[in-house]
Amino acid sequence: MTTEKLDEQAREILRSNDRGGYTVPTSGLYPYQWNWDSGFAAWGFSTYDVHRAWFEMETLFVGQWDNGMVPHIIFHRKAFGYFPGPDVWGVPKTPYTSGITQPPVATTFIRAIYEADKYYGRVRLELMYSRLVAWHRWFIKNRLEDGAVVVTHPWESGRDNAPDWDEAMQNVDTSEVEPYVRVDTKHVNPEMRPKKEDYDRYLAIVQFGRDCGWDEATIRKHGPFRVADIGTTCIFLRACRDLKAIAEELDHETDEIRGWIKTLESGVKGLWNEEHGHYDSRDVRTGKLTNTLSSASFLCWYAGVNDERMVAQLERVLGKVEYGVPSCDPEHPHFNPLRYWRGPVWGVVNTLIGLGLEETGHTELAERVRQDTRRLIVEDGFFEYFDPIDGRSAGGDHFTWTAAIWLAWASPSAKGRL
Ligand code: 9WN
Repeated sequence: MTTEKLDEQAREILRSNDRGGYTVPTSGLYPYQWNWDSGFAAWGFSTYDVHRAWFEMETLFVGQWDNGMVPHIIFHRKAFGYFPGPDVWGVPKTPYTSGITQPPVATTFIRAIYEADKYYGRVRLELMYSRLVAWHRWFIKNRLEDGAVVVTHPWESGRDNAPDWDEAMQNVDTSEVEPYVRVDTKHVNPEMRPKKEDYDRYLAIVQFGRDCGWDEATIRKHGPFRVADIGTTCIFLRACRDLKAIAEELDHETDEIRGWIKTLESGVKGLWNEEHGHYDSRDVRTGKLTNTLSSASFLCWYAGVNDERMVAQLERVLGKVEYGVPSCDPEHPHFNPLRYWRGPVWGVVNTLIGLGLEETGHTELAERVRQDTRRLIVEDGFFEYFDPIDGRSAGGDHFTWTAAIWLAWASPSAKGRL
């Protein structure tokens, strides 16, 4: 298929997943607005319709809580086919939302949208700025541990059942989980999705949050799952750098943001796994590193941490697969090329890794990551994720963020940078 046709198909996916101001990740499997999916969607829209791009971000922030948190799902209106819905989260707000957040890519993409709309976008940027600051302050106040960002549910990391969480998840008590019926496995092959024992634990953590009224102080003290996540820490550090650039553009004070950047830089350093030679995540309840090299470890460059030691790791991992970047090290004992976040390739994570590599001068590696992503989409279509060994498509089809990164980064016609 020609580039033109694929570009058109990608735009058509964004159009058909548009629910009037927000985009669903894919119809059926994910019928609401998801936080980081929307950031990518907005970036995709900005390649041909900058007003729609702003709108995507504005509807996301409609769900922002008074304490600054931007939830991982906004249930704008009733939809069917997703579990757990608003009744399970028990958040008494309009619109209904979930009670946890997701990686804050929004700040970075808002900056990119503004770059594409400098003249008319200034007022919209100004309106967004205070909301972004509130969200960043929420992270700093509630989620920093030794300078790294703690996730209180695997869903917050966006990498739901990565082997990174296995050990910490063993400590989650599931004896009180209320009966429930999953629906995700009706949409896609159960072999590609998390297992029942994972879902029991996801639900146990949600119940804990709901029962304490989503009180961050209680979650910090007694939450059943608290892991300093290398992925969210890198994405947040990058977001802080972009927030600082936005502040400078708007003539706002930047001292506070500079302080956050310093703290987070030391937080990333603190997640270095000396024994295995890579960035890692840490269970803050036990103090133990997870000993997992995941695709999130390669977000160091995106965070502006130009660490040469990670280059050899990336080359080794890429040498083991036909299509990079696998979400888990193929040499890890729990690597699985098809199961959710335990091995498959996600185009969106590739995009962030590729952007970081390019920005820090690792041009060849950046190109390999981009070419692999392009081949996967050209050969298979706009799927949610792909098998790194044989390129098989997996998960949902007509996926918003895959279409979005195609338009903004992976297509031969794309600008390919922020
Ligand atoms: C839970 C929407 C989301 C992504 C996540 C991905 C998956 C949800 C699920 O889908 O998570 O948030 O039910 O599996 O892991 O990264 O944002 O595409």
